[in-house]
Amino acid sequence: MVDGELCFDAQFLSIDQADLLLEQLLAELPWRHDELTVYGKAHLMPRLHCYQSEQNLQYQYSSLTLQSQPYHGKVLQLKRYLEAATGLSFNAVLINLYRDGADKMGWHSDDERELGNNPTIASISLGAQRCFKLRHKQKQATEISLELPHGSLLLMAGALQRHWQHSLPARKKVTKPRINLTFRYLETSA
Ligand SMILES: O=C(O)CCC(=O)C(=O)O
Ligand SMILES: [Mn+2]
Repeated sequence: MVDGELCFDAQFLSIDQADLLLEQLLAELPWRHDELTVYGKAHLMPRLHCYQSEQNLQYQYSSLTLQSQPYHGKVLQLKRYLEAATGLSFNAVLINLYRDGADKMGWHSDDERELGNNPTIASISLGAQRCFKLRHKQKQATEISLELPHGSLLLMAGALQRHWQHSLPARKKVTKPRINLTFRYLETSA
C-alpha cells in the first residue's frame, strides 16, 4: 500500500474466543458516553467508549482528555495474546462500543503527538461486522473499504496515519453491537 502499511487477519480470534470476550466486555467495561466539542458546540458522541492503560498515561483525544484506568483482566489477557502473536508492545487501549448501526466514527487520523511519528496501531473487532474506510489525504479519489468481522485484527503501521484518514460510517441495517479495541503505544516523554 502506498504511504503506509495495513495488515489484516480476519480470524485472529476463534469464534468461541470472540463470542466470550464480546459478552464479557459488553457487560463488564465501564462504558462512558462523553460529549465532544465541535466548533464550540457540545455533542454526545455517536458511540460509547473507555480508555485503559499502564499507570498514568493520559490520552488527548479530539477535545477530550482521557484519564487512565487500569486494564480490565480480559483486556490485559487480550493485550498479552496480541503482543505474543505480533511481537509488538502496547501500553494503552481505546475501546469503542457502537451500540448499533447508527453509532459511528468520523474521518480522522490517529496522529496525536503521544503516538509518535509512525505509530503501529492494532485494531481488534468484536460483534457486528462493520465497514472501515480509508481515504488518502492528498490523492482525493483514493478510498479503500474493508469489512471488519467478529474476531478480526487490522494492523495500521508505517506512515499510514500521516497520509491517510479512516472512519467507521453508520450502517443503518445493523442492529447488533460492535466493540473495537485499538491497542496503541504512547511515548511517555511526549
Ligand atoms: O472502530 C473502528 O474500527 C475504528 C476506531 C478508531 O478509528 C479509533 O478508535 O481511533
Ligand atoms: Mn482511529
